Amino acid sequence: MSQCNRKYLALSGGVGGAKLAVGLAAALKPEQLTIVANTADDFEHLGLHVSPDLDTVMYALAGIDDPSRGWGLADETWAFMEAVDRLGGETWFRLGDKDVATHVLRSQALHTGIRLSDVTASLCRQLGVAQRLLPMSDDAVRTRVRTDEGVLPFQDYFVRRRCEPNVSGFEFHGIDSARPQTDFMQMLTDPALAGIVICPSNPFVSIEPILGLPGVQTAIATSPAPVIAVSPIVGGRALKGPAAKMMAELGRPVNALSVAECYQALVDTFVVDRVDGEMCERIEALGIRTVAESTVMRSLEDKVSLAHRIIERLEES
Ligand code: FO1
Repeated sequence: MSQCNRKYLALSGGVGGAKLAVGLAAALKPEQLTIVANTADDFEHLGLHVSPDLDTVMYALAGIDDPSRGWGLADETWAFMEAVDRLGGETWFRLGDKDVATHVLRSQALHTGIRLSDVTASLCRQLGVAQRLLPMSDDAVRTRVRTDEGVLPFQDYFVRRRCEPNVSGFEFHGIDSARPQTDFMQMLTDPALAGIVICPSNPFVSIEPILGLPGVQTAIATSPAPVIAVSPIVGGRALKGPAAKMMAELGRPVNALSVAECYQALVDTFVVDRVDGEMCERIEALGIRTVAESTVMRSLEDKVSLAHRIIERLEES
């Protein structure tokens, strides 16, 4: 298979996933890359359907994301939130004035029966995103977090309660009857598929909902494409978000080995950061080829060089 028509599939959620998606987009031609985003963080808020992980990737690929917040749009204003506040509406989940347009138009499309995949494709087209961005499913899957304050809808736990409650487990409502997105599943049998990349996202609430969809793990395991995963835990901590805190509260050692154990049955190669190089041997003992790379992505150059290293490692598989 010639270099240029090799296709790659990235499974993504949150900020880490969006960063690597940007790197892969720079390293590959648009038609070579499909990103599947977690949608179990989606929720109805102020009557709007919000799809955070789809929007984080879409905005990042469009180059209009706000890099410091890690969600929403750069140069955002908040007049809508101020007006909602004045009228006594909920303001714990902040919707910027430009960001609201995405949620309004997505909600309008969904209300007319248009699939989430299709409204995502049209939003991407409008924003000049050339890569294919797919929701993991067009059916509703919703994460709820089991905590010492009860079972909380994901955004209540993540935003309203700032990830403070102690986590004991997760529920993915709707996952047993949800169908993986059709093009996603088709890609897994595509002979041109040269690699599946599990991005450095939260293994519990970003990647697990995707892998937990009926048929996905089997399709990945039987796909001829090699699978590579990048650890979101570096030096015993998560670079962003609650993955490390969740891991500790679930009684798991907070390290790359615990992440590798989450993906053990699926991955051919596991990527740890150079600071965790001494962990390679312990992860290799799981039967997973383990390599150490520079995985902390601050600059575009970091994202692109990690993407190139991942593509090279996939070619070695
Ligand atoms: N995260 C926050 O911590 N506070 C917010 O007010 C917030 C608003 C928000 C609006 C749109 C959107 O797409 C994402 C938003 N996020 C916010 C991030 C969101 O909770 C996370 O991106 C995911 O759900 C976790 O990956």
